Amino acid sequence: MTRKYKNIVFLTGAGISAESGLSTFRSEDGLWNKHRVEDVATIEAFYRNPDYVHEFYNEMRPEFLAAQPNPAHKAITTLQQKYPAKISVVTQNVDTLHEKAGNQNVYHIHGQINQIVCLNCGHVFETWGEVSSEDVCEQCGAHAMLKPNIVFFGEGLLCMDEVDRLLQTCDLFISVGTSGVVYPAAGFVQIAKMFGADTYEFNMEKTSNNRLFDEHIYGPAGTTLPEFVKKMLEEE
Ligand code: BJW
Repeated sequence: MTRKYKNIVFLTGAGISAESGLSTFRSEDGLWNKHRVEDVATIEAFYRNPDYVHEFYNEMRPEFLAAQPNPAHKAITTLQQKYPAKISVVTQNVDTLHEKAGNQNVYHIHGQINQIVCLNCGHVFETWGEVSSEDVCEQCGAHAMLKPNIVFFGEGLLCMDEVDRLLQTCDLFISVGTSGVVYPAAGFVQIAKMFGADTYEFNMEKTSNNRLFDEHIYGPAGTTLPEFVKKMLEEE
């Protein structure tokens, strides 16, 4: 580390939650090797067969509810509590492990598994229970319009106005546990770099975005991120 930072942005992906027991998407035993993305994670699939998609997320909710944050999530809390900078977490993850770890300023750009949105009126409500296409919106009363508040391929991302501002003003951008293949999140490093940020990547392996980062730290984030945070705090 060569300088003190004032605005830090973490971009997290499924890899940060892997040590909490949640599957990633593109590893050998990842979700996309067990389910066809075209059946469960595109907006077309949802319109074609909403109950199939609801069932997929209904089955996942209990596992996500039970999952606990690991040392990587907790390291971010430590940094937020002890390092004098604005520190934000932009996550592609639909789990709530950042919140469970006590992270602040968390932006869920791909939504949350414990939220449902009404496609008729836009009302968002929370549930860890089951949802079906028969359910009625508690706000507007519309039938068959409820969708998991998860951003499927072909849908726009959430909170992007604020995230754009964060990317353009951060001086340190840290990517943790994402393969960097899904856009627009995969392009965030380029934006942060263009606006002058130092860029770090934490991953188990080289990613397709590798060349865009100034520094790479390989290994399980549950080990490497706490070490990195400790070093940042020692240098503070
Ligand atoms: C560890 C670890 C450990 C493991 N420690 N590391 C070209 C340019 C721009 C866009 C496109 C384009 N071509 C196509 C598009 C569009 C498309 C896209 O990007 N497609 C690509 C596949 C090419 N994007 C979209 O459609 C997005 N929307 C959009 O672009 O909107 C435009 C628009 C505007 C206005 C109106 C309409 C449209 C939406 C993307 C939505 C992504 N949704 C998903 C599914 C959610 C369902 C669910 O969660 O169940 O989100 S896809 C899936 O991938 C999920 C994730 O958030 C996302 C990213 O995956 P992630 O997190 O990187 O996981 P993995 O598994 O890939 O990687 C894990 C990594 O961790 C690995 O590298 C491991 O090595 C590492 N790791 N253990 C450290 N212990």
